[in-house]
Amino acid sequence: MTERIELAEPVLRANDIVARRVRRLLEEAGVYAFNLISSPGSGKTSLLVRLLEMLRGELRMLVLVGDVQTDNDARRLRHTGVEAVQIVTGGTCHLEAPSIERQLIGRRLAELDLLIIENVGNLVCPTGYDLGEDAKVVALSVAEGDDKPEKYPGIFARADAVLLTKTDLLPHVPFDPRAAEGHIRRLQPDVPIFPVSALRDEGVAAFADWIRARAGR
Ligand SMILES: Nc1nc2c(ncn2[C@@H]2O[C@H](COP(=O)(O)OP(=O)(O)O)[C@@H](O)[C@H]2O)c(=O)[nH]1
Ligand SMILES: [Mg+2]
Repeated sequence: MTERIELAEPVLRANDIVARRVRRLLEEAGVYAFNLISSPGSGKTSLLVRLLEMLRGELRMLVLVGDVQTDNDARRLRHTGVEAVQIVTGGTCHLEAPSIERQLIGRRLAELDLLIIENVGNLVCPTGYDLGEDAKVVALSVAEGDDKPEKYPGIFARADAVLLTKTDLLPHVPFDPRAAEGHIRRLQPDVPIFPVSALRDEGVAAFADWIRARAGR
C-alpha cells in the first residue's frame, strides 16, 4: 500500500513570500542565480571549484553553501579566491529563502553577476523550497544509479539543467547514461544535460558556457 504525505503548505507559502523578495533583489541588481541540488557526495563542491576557476576572471560571483554541519565546503570554495559563505542548517535537510535573504541584505548586489547556491545534499527536501533563484541545476553522479531520475521525479521535473557528474567512473560502475537520459527526458524532453568530470576537468567548459550565456555582463 502506498501512503501519500501532504507537504506543509503554510510553511511553503511563508518561504515563497521571502523567495519572491530575494528574486526581486537579484533582478533589480542584475544578478543571475542558480540553485545546485543533488544527493550528498555527488560532486557539487568539486564541480563548483572548477567552475569558479573557469569564470573568476569574467564574472563577479558569490557562493552560498548549505550544509547540516561544518564549513568544509566554503573553505574549499574560497581557495579559488571567490567569496563563499557557509550556511549551517543544524539538521535541516534543505536551504530556505530567509537564509539566502539574510546573506544578501546589506550587500552591494550590483557588484555581482552570479550567485551560486549549493544546497544541502538531498534530492527530496530542497524540491519544494524556492530560494529566489533563476534556475535549479540538478546533479546526478554516475555512481548513484541510472534509475534515480525515475525514483526522484520531483526534482528532475523542476531542473533547468542536469549535470551528470563523475563521468570518469563510467568504466567502473553499472550506469547506463542512455537509460538515465531517457528517464530525465520523459520528465522534461528539452532540458540540457551536461556530462562532467570535475576530477578530469571534462565537460565543465560546456556548463560554464551555459552559465555565461545567462549571467554574462
Ligand atoms: N571520480 C570522481 N570523484 C569525484 C568527482 N567529483 C567529486 N568527486 C569526489 O566525490 C566526493 C564528493 O565530492 P563533493 O564535491 O564533496 O560532493 P558534494 O557533497 O556533492 O559537494 C569527494 O570525495 C570528491 O573527491 C569526479 O568528477 N570524479
Ligand atoms: Mg558540497
